[in-house]
Amino acid sequence: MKITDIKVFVTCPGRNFVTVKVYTDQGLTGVGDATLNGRELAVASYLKDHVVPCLLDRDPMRSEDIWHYLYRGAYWRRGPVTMAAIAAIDTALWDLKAKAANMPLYQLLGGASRDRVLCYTHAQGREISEAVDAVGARIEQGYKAVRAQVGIPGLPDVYGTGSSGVTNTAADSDLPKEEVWSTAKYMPRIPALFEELRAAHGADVHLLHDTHHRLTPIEAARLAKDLEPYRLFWLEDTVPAENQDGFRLIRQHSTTPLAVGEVFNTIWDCKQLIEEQLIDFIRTTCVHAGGPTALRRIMDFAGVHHVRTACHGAADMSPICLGANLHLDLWVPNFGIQEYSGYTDEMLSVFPHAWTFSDGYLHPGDAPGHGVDFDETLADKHPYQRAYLPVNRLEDGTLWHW
Ligand code: GCO
Ligand code: MG
Repeated sequence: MKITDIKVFVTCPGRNFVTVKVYTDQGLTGVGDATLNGRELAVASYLKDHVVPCLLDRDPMRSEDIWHYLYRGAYWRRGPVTMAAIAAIDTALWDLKAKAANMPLYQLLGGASRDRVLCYTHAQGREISEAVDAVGARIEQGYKAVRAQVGIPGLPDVYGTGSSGVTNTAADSDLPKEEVWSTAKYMPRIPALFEELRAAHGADVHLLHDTHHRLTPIEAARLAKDLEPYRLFWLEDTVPAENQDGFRLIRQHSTTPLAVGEVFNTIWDCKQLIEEQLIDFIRTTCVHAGGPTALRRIMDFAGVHHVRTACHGAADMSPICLGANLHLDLWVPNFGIQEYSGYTDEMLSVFPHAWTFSDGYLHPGDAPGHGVDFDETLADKHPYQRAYLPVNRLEDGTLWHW
């Protein structure tokens, strides 16, 4: 079998997605997600201008060789753009391989280790009462695990705390929104939120929270300790993790489980965090961590260190990434949880999919491949719209983490 063409599509059915489609001389095709929120065109160009010419006429079954050709052969290794491009090609080749074997992808990985995939979704509100109601609505929809975020008094809108629904849609302005942050105002708010959530919804529902990298290690240790009475499923992205040592301080002070890794793109971003068991869940996902070839290696490395998987699955990864994640989730022995913040019908119309949701669990389906397709005609109706994630400043104007 030979690769005869590779097309790169940028479409915006409510938010931007980058999709790769690989065509072969035997009529089989495979699709991969190359979406990098706010830098989509960089990945599209990396693929179109630099990767595609090198892959034509190659054997698509040699996905391992192609992965190393794109990683080692690029010389300039790692990074979000490079690894999203490699991920998209890799995901498409695994899709193709599974279709050629007439199997769902999870069977090629080693078969199902469970019957269904526990997932969590988002709920938020500007006021604690709104967030409590939003979590209740998610529980009504059958979710067993919910991430709760809330607005901070004295601060204008904080990312991810507006009204519930699909987050990460294309921004209405085409330049990054500037947000304001105060850790001092944030810190007392979150224990108050989870006290209300536990009082309203009891102990059984898994509750999660995401700090989006905004704390220092000692602040994160304080928050994790303050949240212990509410037994969170996890506290996510407390501090930027370039300095993996920082998590040692948090670990020393609290038993609140820690999750990190949605922005990681190779094992090197999390090797110390995993082997020193400084975290409990690794959030690397297909589209940003190099595709199934690389992600299953990170997952297995985590597995020997008591770390469980928790693939990132916000709406800024396309349904192709979610679909591929679900096959890894069904197979991986040390599975933790899958994020599923949901998509609009408009988004899903461009990406016909085999996965199903029922009673708080997902299943990838048994269609050959990863079970997600791409409707080029519909995609063409939604041209790219430049959009960015916000930037974050402290009240004194300091450009801060997020
Ligand atoms: C998550 C993420 C989202 C991010 C988004 C950034 O855990 O789902 O942190 O909340 O904002 O994925 O592109
Ligand atoms: Mg997150």
